Amino acid sequence: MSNWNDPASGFHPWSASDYLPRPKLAELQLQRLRSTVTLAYTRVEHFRKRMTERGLAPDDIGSLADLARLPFTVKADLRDTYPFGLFACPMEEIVRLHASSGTTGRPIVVAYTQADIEVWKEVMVRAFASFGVHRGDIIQNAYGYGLFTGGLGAHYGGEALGATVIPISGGNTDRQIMLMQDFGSTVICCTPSYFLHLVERAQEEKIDFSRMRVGVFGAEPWSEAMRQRIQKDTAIRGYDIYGLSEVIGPGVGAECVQQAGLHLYEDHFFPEIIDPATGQVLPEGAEGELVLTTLSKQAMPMIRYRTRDVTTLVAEPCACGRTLRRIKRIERRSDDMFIIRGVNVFPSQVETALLKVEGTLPHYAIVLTREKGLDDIEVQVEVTPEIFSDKMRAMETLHRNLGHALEQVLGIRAKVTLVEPRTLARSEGKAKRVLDKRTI
Ligand code: DLL
Repeated sequence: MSNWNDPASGFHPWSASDYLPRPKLAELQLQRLRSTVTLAYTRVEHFRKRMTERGLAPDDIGSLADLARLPFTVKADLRDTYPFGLFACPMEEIVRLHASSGTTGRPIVVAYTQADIEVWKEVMVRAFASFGVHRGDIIQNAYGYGLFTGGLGAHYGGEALGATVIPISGGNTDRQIMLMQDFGSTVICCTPSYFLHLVERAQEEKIDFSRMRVGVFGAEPWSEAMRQRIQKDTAIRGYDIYGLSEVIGPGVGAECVQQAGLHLYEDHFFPEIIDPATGQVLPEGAEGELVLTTLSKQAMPMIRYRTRDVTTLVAEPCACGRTLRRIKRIERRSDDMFIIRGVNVFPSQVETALLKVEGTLPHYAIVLTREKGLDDIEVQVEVTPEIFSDKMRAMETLHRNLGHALEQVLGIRAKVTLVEPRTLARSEGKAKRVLDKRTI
């Protein structure tokens, strides 16, 4: 176990819950699950109705295994009850609202009591501590502040840890770089795609940010290949942090210094892995859709929320000594898959293939087209300036290698277009990688 007296060792007093013996954790989970189900049943019509339809009452939950008898909650349930239909508390007890815009229509709204904010702060402190962040660190928080949970979630956690937080929010890259230098930021929090953009700009200006030790990257999928690139190009260690608004925001799970999966804060969020097609719970070690039940949320308890995020639950003990189970990094969602000529393709596979090839930059776009009813996939990828300048032959080899790498990973051919450095759109928040130009 970490040395509890050394702040750099990944321990904060609140991290004690990361090391609970499993039987004690299970006891706590059951007690919290029963309170959550009772709260949802007595205060939220939607949950009461769903349970009644199945002939279930809170007393039927006598063990953790009984959770599987409860109905799922899906994003549409939040939209259908917009704005406040799933709240379990009167507005007088709710101190914060966040919302996620989604891609279509109404946003979904989530609520927090003061006690919920305290839990959120606690899990974020535990996450920062597990990345080795501590008092004295200067955290540049470039997650967006506002209705998005990233900014304020990381903010409160960083402050409660005792670190110094710069609430710069997302965007304004030149100012980010200036403050990074002038304030000597040691930690950066932002989406991995925005970090790549920052690095690129800093390199252009020949700015050295070697004081930066830790990157806290999440809110969108990123691959292990992307981490390796980041760690090779900069002095920082990049850690994965996971979360979603419906459950709390960032801080549902986070890596430790082992960088071998994200520990889930299981004392507050109960995980299940299901088969997305049938809804059946899968055994530990199987890949499937992550389903989360909140165990301590008051304002908006969430029962068996289908995240659509695809991962695997890992029960083997971690070398860091935490007893919390891990999930493998989330490289895809069950709904971001597209089908090209009958083959299932995930954007993360494209990223993995591209980053295997020397001479590319981690900026790419996937263009889906349909001509005369035939689907096609084009991958645009930036090449390094060295390759672009004079070496046409190198370009051809690169073009061929990329084609092969993609075909190997995807199982179909994709058209590859090499584009000039700095020509593909950069994102300040979550990356938009897929441009769907198909028309029906
Ligand atoms: O993205 C919360 C967050 C903020 C997490 C900052 C981490 C850091 P939403 O906007 O509700 O909340 O989006 C949640 O983003 O269901 C995943 O599909 C995706 N996602 C979040 N973290 C990761 C990650 C925030 N580390 C949705 N890896 C989730 C892969 C992630 N996908």
